[in-house]
Amino acid sequence: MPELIILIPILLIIFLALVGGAYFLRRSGSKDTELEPRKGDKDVTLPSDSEEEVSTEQPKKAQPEIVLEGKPSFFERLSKARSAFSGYLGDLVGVSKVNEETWEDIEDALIQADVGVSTATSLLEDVRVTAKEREVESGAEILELLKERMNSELAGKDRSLTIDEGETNVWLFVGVNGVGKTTTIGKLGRRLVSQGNKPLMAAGDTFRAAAAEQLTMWAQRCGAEIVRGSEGGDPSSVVFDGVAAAASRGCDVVLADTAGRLHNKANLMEELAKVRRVAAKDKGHVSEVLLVLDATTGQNGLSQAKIFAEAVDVTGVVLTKLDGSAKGGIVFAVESELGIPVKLVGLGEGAEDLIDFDPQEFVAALFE
Ligand SMILES: Nc1nc2c(ncn2[C@@H]2O[C@H](COP(=O)(O)OP(=O)(O)O)[C@@H](O)[C@H]2O)c(=O)[nH]1
Ligand SMILES: [Mg+2]
Repeated sequence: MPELIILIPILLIIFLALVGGAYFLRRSGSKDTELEPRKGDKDVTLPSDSEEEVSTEQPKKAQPEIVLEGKPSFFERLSKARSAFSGYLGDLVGVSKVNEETWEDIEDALIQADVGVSTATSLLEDVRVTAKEREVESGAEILELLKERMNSELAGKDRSLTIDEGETNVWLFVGVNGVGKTTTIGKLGRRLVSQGNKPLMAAGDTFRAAAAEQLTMWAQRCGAEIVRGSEGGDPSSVVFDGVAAAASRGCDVVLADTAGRLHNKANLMEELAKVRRVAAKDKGHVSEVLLVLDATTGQNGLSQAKIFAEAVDVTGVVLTKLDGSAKGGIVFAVESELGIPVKLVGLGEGAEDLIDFDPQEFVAALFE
């Protein structure tokens, strides 16, 4: 009996130990199941970590896009011009055999896109000869020949802007009112400063006080020097003073603005010819005369251009507002009818929205 008295508490302890153990095991078991969702949580957080990695990559990817936004490309900005070309001519791809009617449609499309009648005719004459030589007749092939011919039309021209070393270079900007002369000078001033040049802006548009104000703002924005005269003053003397100031301040490029409007056209052309002569006096060295043309004015712009080209020896064209409703064909008309290279293109109103004209990129973008 005393053995039983000892055995009962021992059995009780064993029983309690078993129950306690089972309870403990359950708890730790439930801990495991609690952990699982945590693991699951971790699994969820892991991909979200990697999502974060992706999202940190996205800004990295976006960075070059920001740079692109800074320097616009034809691909981004030529909306209307692109629809003019790829819209009118895109259907050509589906044509299996180009006939006389199709050739006329192509010509119409080019004229509608502002290429101009004589340029469109001469381009297509060449394309027809090549098509015959190469025994090509499908629309897709003809379109390729046309692009090839458009490229060759624009190829091989010197589109650089001259800065002669050791000289007080003068770049004269001419063109009718509102085409973008002052804006182009502002954009170029910024570019020149960032290249390490020292530009001076001369507010030669004395016709309106606002023009000098506008130029002064650009000069302040980009850190260029500025010389301005009084409203209604003599534009030639403003440019002359600009050259003298540039020479004494060690500026290498004078960006000379001019008026786009005087009392009548004959006076304006005389005035511009005089500005050009005066700009070349003393230290002045006229290395560019840039005709600024608004691309949205199409063929009207071309007739303006002819008048300016007769009055002052234009060395290059700045084609502005190609981002707007311009159809783009004006580039071919300017180059083939005037023989003046398009050197710069305006693709917007911002300070960065001026690019060097790259003909191959332009043609590619038109048909993209
Ligand atoms: N969209 C667009 N607008 C432009 C461009 N260049 C100039 N402009 C705008 O055209 C207007 C006239 O420009 P302005 O420089 O004053 O012409 P100016 O009279 O020849 O000096 C302004 O509102 C400019 O912001 C361009 O490339 N694209
Ligand atoms: Mg102006």
